[in-house]
Amino acid sequence: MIDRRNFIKAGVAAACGGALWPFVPQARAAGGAYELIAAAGEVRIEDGQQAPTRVMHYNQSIPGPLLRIPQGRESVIRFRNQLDEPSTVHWHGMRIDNAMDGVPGMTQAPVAPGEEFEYRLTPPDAGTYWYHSHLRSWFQQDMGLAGVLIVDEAEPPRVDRDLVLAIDDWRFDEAMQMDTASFGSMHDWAHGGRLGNYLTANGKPEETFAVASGERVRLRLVNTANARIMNLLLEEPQLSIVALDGQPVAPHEPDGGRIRLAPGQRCDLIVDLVGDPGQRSRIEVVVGEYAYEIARFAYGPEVRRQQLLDSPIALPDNPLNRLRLPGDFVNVTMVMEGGAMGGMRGAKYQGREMDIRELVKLGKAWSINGIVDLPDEPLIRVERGTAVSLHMVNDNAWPHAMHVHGHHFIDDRNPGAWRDTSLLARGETRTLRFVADNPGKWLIHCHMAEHMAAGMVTWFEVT
Ligand SMILES: [Cu+2]
Repeated sequence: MIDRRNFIKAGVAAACGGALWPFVPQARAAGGAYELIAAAGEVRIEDGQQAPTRVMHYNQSIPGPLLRIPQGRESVIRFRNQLDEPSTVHWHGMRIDNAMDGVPGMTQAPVAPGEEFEYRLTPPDAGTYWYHSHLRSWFQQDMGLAGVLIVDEAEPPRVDRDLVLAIDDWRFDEAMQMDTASFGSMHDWAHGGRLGNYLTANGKPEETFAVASGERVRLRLVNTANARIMNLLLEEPQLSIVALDGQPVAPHEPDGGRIRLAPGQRCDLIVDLVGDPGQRSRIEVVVGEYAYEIARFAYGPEVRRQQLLDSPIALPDNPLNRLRLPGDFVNVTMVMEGGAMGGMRGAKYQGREMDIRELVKLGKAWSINGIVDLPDEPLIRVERGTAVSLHMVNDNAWPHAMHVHGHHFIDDRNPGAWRDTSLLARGETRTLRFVADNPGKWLIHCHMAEHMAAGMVTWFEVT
């Protein structure tokens, strides 16, 4: 399906722009607060496209404006909803006040059309995060309501450039309009989610980073797609992963230049550019047997002489890195069932046992511990400071990107990193351990937006 990208491009001369980021100056309003305005609108993904693509966007930009806020101090982001439907904003991966988490009906009322909501964020941890609609995200996020948020370190590692690469996928028709007829398709919802046929890098068909030989750059990779797992391949030989899901890790090389990002996941790299002037090196998304060049480093003629090679690349620790997991945990098991070829016969939905045919008629296909959608009672209710061990059993035929709100966890398959989203392969079992230290009601859900909408969501409460 993704080769329609080539089909579309065959008809339209694709020009590659050199701009680094769709910087939107109006994001910063008077008084230092950000303004984030959600509205329906039009954008040109490709320079030469005949009619602009109708989308939903923040501040008329796809992706939304890059928000940069400081660590440990409050930032105000005034969200104004100019859509003709309610919306909220979720700040993915941020350990912030529960009332700011942006989950409609749980942490706040939906923001009605024409209304506003002031998000006050005091992030304890620096790093690469992102934000997106959390109301009907299978529609609103897919229509374009997503952007990148950076919490700056007080003392970041020295680099020559700090680059962002937000990767998304879209399902377009031949006129480069959203394929709206297939929104809500039960086939998508019961399979791998709404996979697109067109990939974008920072809202464009390709991103070009103009660089110089000898430079050191920080590259922040963000997967903002609804459902697609991005398998990335970088041609640069001198790469180190320095953060995962925003949180510092011991610098290490990605295996063979390959990085896998599930929806919602991020990866920060430090890249020492060792190519020659005039060279190009590719960043590709590998889909099946195809590799799509989504971005590239384009070396200019100059060479950077004063190299930073001797300066350290490890990020400074966040408060999260100083958190120690105790030996005793409250244990909870989560069995995820359903989907096509999954064998789920039925589950409880809205307090009633239903068979799978009845569930599918109601747009539901997934369950956690036999329950579809949010249960009345939380999966677990614990006192603040309790250590929780979530034993996840992915008992179905599909991968899932499981996201815990308001907390980072240590995944037993990847014990060196504090993550907020964990990718479970079909049939896989993982144990996620964290300290429930943030009071409130928090979601745990699959970040394939269609899986969440079709039932794969639960919640826990910290008192
Ligand atoms: Cu899923």
